[in-house]
Amino acid sequence: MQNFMTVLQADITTLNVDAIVNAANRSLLGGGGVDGAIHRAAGSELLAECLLLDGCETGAAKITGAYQLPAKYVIHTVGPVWQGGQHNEAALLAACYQNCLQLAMQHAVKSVAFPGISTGVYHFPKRQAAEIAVTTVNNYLSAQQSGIQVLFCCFSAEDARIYQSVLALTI
Ligand code: AR6
Repeated sequence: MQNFMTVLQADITTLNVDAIVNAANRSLLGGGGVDGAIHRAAGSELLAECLLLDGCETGAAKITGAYQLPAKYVIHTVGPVWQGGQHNEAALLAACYQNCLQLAMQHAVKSVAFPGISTGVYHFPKRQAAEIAVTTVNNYLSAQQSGIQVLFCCFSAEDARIYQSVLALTI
């Protein structure tokens, strides 16, 4: 059942998939971390398209072209800033994954790579974030039977180990 989810350690900007997800901020106008890497690798046309989008709410997602990237689309989502766990952070993070997958389906995307949304400068605890990511993707794709392949793209070996162990417990 879980064969539509894979973990890999990579720079998400190098992946030859239909869509990569960007862990953006509400301005959608770039930043550091994976957001900065995606904008640098995609080129200035990405920022030009993002300027037309009027930002994005936390938990929501918007899609653009991917320009110089190998992917076809970038799906931008805004994860919650971790504030101790009592500020709806878990539900908002789950909404990010759901809304990204919904956009992917609407655009006939067959493969999508996610970074660990909110687990960098937004400080969401990594293990809990991985559990939410795997559970939400598993539930969504099982219900939709969309045939989408999901890659959890981890920047570090430690992050990949966390995802592998969460996936092993989910199977
Ligand atoms: N490929 C894959 N994963 C990466 C890459 C990469 N090239 N670079 C970083 N990561 P973060 P957030 C991982 O901080 O916590 C930005 O400034 C990183 O190891 O990029 O959602 C935005 O503009 C971590 O696991 O995003 C926002 O202001 C994960 O990506 C804010 O940061 C997310 O880390 C969003 O914070």
